[in-house]
Amino acid sequence: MLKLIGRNLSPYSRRVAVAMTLLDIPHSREYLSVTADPDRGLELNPVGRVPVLELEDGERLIESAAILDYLMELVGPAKSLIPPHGKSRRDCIQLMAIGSGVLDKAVNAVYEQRRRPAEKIHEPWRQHLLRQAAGGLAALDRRAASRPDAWLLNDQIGLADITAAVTVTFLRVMVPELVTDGLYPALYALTERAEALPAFQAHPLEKP
Ligand SMILES: N[C@@H](CCC(=O)N[C@@H](CS)C(=O)NCC(=O)O)C(=O)O
Repeated sequence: MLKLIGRNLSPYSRRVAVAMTLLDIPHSREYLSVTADPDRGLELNPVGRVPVLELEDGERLIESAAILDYLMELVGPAKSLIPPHGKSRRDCIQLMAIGSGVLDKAVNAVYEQRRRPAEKIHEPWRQHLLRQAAGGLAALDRRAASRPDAWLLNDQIGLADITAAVTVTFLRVMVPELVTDGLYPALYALTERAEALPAFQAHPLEKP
């Protein structure tokens, strides 16, 4: 059986977990925190991060986008959560890149604040990271606003929506200053619809 390694507080891991559940892909789970156990992280992934997907023969895949690419190939074009070609495929990949870019910036802003001694936190750098994350959130909100009551690409939830929703939910817990009330209404509405689905509810965030 496939094994997904990484806890749900990792939004990159959570987006893979939600996609696997949505697609009914049987898998087991190891809720690893690489902060708590960096040695295990390095044992599984040369760069010590989650998620990691372990295949049945022991091969390990790293990088959530690469893992999702593998899973979409596994389920085939009829069930895939990414359009097969053309503009809608490009749009999907670009929207996912915006979502994961927001996460990269926001996670770095969290590390700037939490991993450094207080006197070494460089607030201008943290603000720069937050501005970049906000730029991505605004772009996702514009896209969501252009398609009210629908998903970002078509009538079916897909990887772009999953990425956007796990991003907002992660930020609400870890960087609430980025997602204050009323700032991105269309994106929040999309997140609410996604988080109400059983595939999302099956993977709630752990406490930080
Ligand atoms: N681009 C990677 C990012 C993965 C990532 O940064 N994961 C975090 C958890 S949210 C991690 O393992 N951080 C530990 C570290 O970088 O030291 C992906 O999409 O899989």
